[in-house]
Amino acid sequence: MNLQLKPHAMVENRHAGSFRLDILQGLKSIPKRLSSKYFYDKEGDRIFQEIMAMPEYYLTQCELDIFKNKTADLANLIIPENEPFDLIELGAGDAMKSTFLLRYLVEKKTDFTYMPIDISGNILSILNEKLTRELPDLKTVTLEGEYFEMLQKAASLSDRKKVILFLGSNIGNMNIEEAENFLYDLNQNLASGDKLLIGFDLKKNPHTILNAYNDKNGITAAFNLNLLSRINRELGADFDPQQFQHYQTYDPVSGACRSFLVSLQDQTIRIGEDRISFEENELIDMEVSQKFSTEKIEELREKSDFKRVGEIKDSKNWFVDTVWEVKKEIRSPTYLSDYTDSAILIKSFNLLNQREQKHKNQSNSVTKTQAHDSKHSNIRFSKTIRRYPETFRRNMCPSGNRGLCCTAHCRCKSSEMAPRPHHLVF
Ligand code: AVJ
Repeated sequence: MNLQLKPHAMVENRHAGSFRLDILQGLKSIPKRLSSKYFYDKEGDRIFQEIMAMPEYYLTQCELDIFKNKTADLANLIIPENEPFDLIELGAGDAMKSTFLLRYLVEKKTDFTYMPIDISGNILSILNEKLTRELPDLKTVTLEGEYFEMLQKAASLSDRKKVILFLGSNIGNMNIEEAENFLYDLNQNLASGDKLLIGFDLKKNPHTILNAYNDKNGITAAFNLNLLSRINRELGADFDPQQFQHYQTYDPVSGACRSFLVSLQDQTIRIGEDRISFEENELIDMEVSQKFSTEKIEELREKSDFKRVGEIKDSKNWFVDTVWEVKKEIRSPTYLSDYTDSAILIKSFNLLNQREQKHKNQSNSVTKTQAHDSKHSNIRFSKTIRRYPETFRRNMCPSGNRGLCCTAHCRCKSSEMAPRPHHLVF
């Protein structure tokens, strides 16, 4: 299905409910924590712009260096054949860096749609306005919401090749395990040939890193404290930000740069009907900004099943933009490969499917293993379909999408990737 969208369409998705729940759950856990993804309300967006302009915050300048001065190299890594595609940016913000790539591709007359995803509707409106003004020929669809929900929406809008941008070392805001799971899930949500351009802040002199997050003017402190004010504004709470102090750490061994808020006294905070008590010096864990070694990046890539395409560093070697590719290719089972008769083929596939179901029911494995199983049967199935396209095209896909329904290559129902019997309509 190809939705007809205006050149500058906006898809909104606000969920005030989960904000309240997340905040309360975080403040009721031990130790207390708040998710840094909630830093970005209108005021948070403004403070983050200030952070990016600080001389200490080198990350933006480094990645800008790459996007400004190595644009052609970047384009060459992500879309060497210049074929039509969708460029999806996770956490696009004001797209300051990606605009250089967008302009390059527009000037090259590449056929593509830019789909920025961000949790802040405020920054997306600003971005949309900026792009309409600066790049009127660019096709844009802004998507407001969480990464995966919006990624699925983006996938449902077209069946073109996807290139995902995940810049600014945004991945650093997840702890290592979350990052591994996130990248693995991302891989599973993409089709073979899709690519990921991901930015990592590299380990470097620990003073340089700590200074970037512990600025003397207290802008980073204000960025953290603004979340307390946001909770006051949106959830009717009575935090006094003056009674909390920002504390930043960097551990050069693990590469974790962490921020905390320290309660300056015993105090009880009201959040609507709820009460949260703090002891003097009790902490709220606010944010991690992970720094990476080359080895760690490689490990992440391997664990999440991506293939390496290339990488570009800034002139100081402080930051790296890496390009990875999804490759979902395995041998088709030999007992299917010799059949040309579609009836036998279908029977064989049903048999295969039953065996896999049986296998799944027997094992008491967890979700990840099941995802793995269904991924492999998807690939085998899609190979079979590619071999006999005419047999399967009309019959297999209720939505008529790409003729490869419910396979790793199908975007018609990304939540139902596993081949299921009810799709076999003959
Ligand atoms: C936008 C997540 C990349 O972790 O460096 C900046 C956010 N926090 N200063 C980062 C941030 C404090 C930033 N990212």
